[in-house]
Amino acid sequence: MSPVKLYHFPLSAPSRGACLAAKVIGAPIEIEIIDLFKKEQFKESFLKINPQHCVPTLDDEGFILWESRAIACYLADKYGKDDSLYPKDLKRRALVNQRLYFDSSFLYVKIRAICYPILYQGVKEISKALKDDLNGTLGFLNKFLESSKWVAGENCTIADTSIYASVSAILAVGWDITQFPNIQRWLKQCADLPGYTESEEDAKLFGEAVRKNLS
Ligand SMILES: N[C@@H](CCC(=O)N[C@@H](CS)C(=O)NCC(=O)O)C(=O)O
Repeated sequence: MSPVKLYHFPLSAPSRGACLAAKVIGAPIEIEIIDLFKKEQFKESFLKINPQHCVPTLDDEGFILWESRAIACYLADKYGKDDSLYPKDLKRRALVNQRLYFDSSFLYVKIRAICYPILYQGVKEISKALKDDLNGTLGFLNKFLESSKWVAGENCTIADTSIYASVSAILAVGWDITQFPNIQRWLKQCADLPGYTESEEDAKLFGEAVRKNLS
């Protein structure tokens, strides 16, 4: 089985999400680093592949795909040993999709709204409005986890790997989640996922980069 290429930047949460999904699925991937701090996403060779110049981007023998959650869905459908990570059953799949959209359009958006201005725009503190907004969204995640073991049911799915990548980014910045016991429980489960340690180390590098700019 020839590996699929994943253009990746370890400090990017979406990129870590795609990478972690690939590891959990057991997909054969070959990583090529695109260093966003060195602006490598604007290299002509990468722009030819992805004119939107973002990571993660997948190249499966010329089939190009970006958007971390779309990549996770593709890899799960193509390489999953069964459908547990991305169910074929209509309703179970719909629930996984709902959680993936929750991550892409609520959770990660709020994390990015906090971290991006600190990393790239000289912002030195996190406003109360942004803190409250993210805590409100983490509250929803905590609620989802009240009635199920994993974010979309009783087994791990690609919604967990995606949401874990987002949550681990803000945790590495030092976010307090003591008010979210279900998230704390779920994080302990995530620690057993293949690829967790590498993902966690990369999240820490992201956290350090953000915290350095805060102080
Ligand atoms: N929704 C996208 C977000 C991807 C994204 O924002 N990637 C950022 C890094 S976190 C990036 O590549 N930025 C560089 C650029 O856009 O030039 C996904 O989930 O893949």
